[in-house]
Amino acid sequence: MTANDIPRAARQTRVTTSHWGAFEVTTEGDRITGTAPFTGDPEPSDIPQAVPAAVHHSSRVARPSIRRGWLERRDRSSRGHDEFVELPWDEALDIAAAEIDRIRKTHGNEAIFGGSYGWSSAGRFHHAQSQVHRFLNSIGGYVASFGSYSTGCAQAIMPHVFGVPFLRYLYNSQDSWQTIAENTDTLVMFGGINRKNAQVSMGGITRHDTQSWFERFHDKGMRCVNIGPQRRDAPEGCEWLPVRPGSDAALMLALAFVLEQEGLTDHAFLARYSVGFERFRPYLMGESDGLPKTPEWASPICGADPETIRALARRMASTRTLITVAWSLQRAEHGEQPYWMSAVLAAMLGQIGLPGGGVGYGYGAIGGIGKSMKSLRGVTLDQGQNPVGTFIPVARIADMLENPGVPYDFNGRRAPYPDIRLVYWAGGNPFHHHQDLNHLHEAWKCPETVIVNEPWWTATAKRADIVFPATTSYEREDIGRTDLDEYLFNMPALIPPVGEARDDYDIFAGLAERMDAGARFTEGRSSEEWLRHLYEGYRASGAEAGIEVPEFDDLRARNWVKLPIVQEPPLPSFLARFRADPEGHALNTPSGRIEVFSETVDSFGYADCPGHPVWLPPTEWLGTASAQTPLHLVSPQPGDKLHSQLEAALADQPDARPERVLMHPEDARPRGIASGDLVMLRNARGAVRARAVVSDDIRLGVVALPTGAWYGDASENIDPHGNPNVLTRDKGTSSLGQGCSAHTTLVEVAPLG
Ligand SMILES: Nc1nc2c(c(=O)[nH]1)N[C@H]1C(S)=C(S)[C@@H](COP(=O)(O)OP(=O)(O)OC[C@H]3O[C@@H](n4cnc5c(=O)[nH]c(N)nc54)[C@H](O)[C@@H]3O)O[C@H]1N2
Ligand SMILES: Nc1nc2c(c(=O)[nH]1)N[C@H]1C(S)=C(S)[C@@H](COP(=O)(O)OP(=O)(O)OC[C@H]3O[C@@H](n4cnc5c(=O)[nH]c(N)nc54)[C@H](O)[C@@H]3O)O[C@H]1N2
Ligand SMILES: [Mo]
Repeated sequence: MTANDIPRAARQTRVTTSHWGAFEVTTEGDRITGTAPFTGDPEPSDIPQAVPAAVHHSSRVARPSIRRGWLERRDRSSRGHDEFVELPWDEALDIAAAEIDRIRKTHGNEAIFGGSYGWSSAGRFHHAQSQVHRFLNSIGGYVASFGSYSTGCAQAIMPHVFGVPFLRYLYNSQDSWQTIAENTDTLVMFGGINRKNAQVSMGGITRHDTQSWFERFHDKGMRCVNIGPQRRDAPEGCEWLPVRPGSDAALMLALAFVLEQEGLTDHAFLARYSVGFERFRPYLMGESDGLPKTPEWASPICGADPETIRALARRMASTRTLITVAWSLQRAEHGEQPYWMSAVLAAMLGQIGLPGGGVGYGYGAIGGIGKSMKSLRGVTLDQGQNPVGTFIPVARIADMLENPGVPYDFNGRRAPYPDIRLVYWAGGNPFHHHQDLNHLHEAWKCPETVIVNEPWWTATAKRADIVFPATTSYEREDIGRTDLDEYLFNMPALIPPVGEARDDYDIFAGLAERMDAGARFTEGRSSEEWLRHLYEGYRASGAEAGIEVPEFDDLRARNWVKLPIVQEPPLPSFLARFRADPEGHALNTPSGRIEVFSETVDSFGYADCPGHPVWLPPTEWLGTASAQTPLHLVSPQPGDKLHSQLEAALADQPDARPERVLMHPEDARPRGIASGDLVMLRNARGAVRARAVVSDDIRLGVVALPTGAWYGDASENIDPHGNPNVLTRDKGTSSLGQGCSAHTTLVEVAPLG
């Protein structure tokens, strides 16, 4: 008997995995009744505690639902304000398939947007994005999206600098925690290294251990400096240099200036391993623009004292220094600049490729960065070929919907936005994640039809025309594994589907069948046959690598196994190989070296992203603060959950909503605000309610409101939940990256009586 065959009435406990790691789930009959930490996890996350209440929450979508205004009159303007009609599955699938067919036959597949960004759930087969993309490919293709909200800007700029796809740099090419612990003397963390963020990783992270690494760093006397607006962005025991958001490029330039002025630049390194320093130097020293980038120049911009900047630069030059950069820095206007400049600063220090030296990106942003693992071929559903070549940078969704045919720039290419008539979203929540939501609410009225697969009535589901209820990962069997984790899971179907929910696979199979693409989509396999098929491919790649992976039924019986794939000792980074042999391991840049100046970027002719890193003041930052909007809003990831997931249950907890906003005592006092008070954050784009937490853990002039709350209704003058994206700015980072620039936002905060 396998775990899946045990009679359901009994109380039982099994392990599953999720983006926030493995945990035990207790079920009684058809209900999830409790969760507990996984025994192998030294620092388990609290996030799963909300799972039982969320899975059985009244906000689950019970049955296929179609919006009345769309059903009766194809009305678009009432999207988000309308009621829904529940229909039987067959009828709803017939209507959706006929509509998709109509759009593709009338306007072509170029009129279907299937970018469908979002994290959905862990589990390799029932991965909503893979499923929606495979389905749309099976019926002729769709307009896709490039990059992520996480790192979209870095994904565009960093290949010009280091010549590798940014995600490859992140995943298997950086120094491991162990290498850092053994070699680094000074850890300079722009945006910190955040334990709360390392709780999660795409597809799962089983052993949470960031805290224990920092304990080792502190024990050996490593100096760890957190540079950014919030003290708590780094663990206890780190120094804090509070700086203004959006100013990091200026601070990095000043550090570089000190190196150059004091003869601390490693010119031998620059000459052998980089190109273009001579084109950058005149700007750094002020010869080209009359503005030497001295600490005195940077100090009023970033808020750090000139002597502190000088002392830090000297320390960085005289000790083994690793610069780390949080992803948040590039989620801002001109986010390309601190990213590129961090690489130039590290190159000037000459430590790139030395163990524990150079520059790293996203340590702590997600758990698993900094692990050194043997990589096996994944358990990955083939998405098929997309005959439509059109894509947009992921965060340009509202611009695309509103501006069909209008050309825009992206990374050296100029192309018109496609004319989208149908949007299909599965596994993401744009009405949580996108910027300037009141504006997105308007742009969302442009397409003729919006179809969403969702387990819950999120703000996005409420703004769809057709909503298909999707199962959660607790209601279907799957395989859990990722490149950054040594654990492999059978994720059992713990309970039957809630309401009439169906797996995304079955929803798409039903649509594909109605559109004569059934065989292409399913290849004749049931879900279980797919699981076995994908798993066999994985086992075979294990065997090739000499790693024994249990048989499918054996894994089912065991629930999880730990694979011997951790690299010990850790592998050297790709930059270490480049340093050892710069010709044999030349970088994939035009010069084969690190590009301090990029002819390619320069040739694009973008004023907002020239050929070498520069300081460009953002449109909204403390340097442009006004009486109406005097405070800088940062909107980090929430510590108590993953994005907007499980929000249904979390929002029910006493005093949980509105979301909490952190502000400095000297910003709170003159406004008559005390901890616990209800406040309103507002700017020209909107207003949200929040609850104040007053603390000197945040820099004066900055407020922090995490993401993750659901979004209310654009017709309400003030969003009741506290979603910061009501306030954030929806502009690309630059013509080059076109990433999301959420952190470039000014607001005012006022008490709410
Ligand atoms: N202001 C501001 N905004 C930001 C950010 C920021 O820093 N500041 N960060 C950005 C970043 S980096 C990200 S990654 C995004 C995150 O934004 P999203 O990834 O969109 O957020 P999630 O809440 O994870 O959305 C996943 C959705 O999928 C649904 N789901 C879960 N499992 C399934 C399934 O099996 N099938 C289907 N059909 N649906 C499922 C969930 O219920 C949820 O609604 O937010 C971005 N927005
Ligand atoms: N618990 C939890 N963990 C998560 C997620 C989640 O939803 N919940 N989401 C995951 C995802 S999708 C992603 S992409 C990563 C994101 O990882 P990051 O982008 O690294 O994380 P954030 O929390 O957005 O930002 C980290 C900190 O950067 C600081 N910051 C903001 N602007 C600036 C600036 O201009 N300069 C400097 N120096 N600092 C600045 C803020 O104080 C903020 O707290 O997190 C992942 N981890
Ligand atoms: Mo992200």
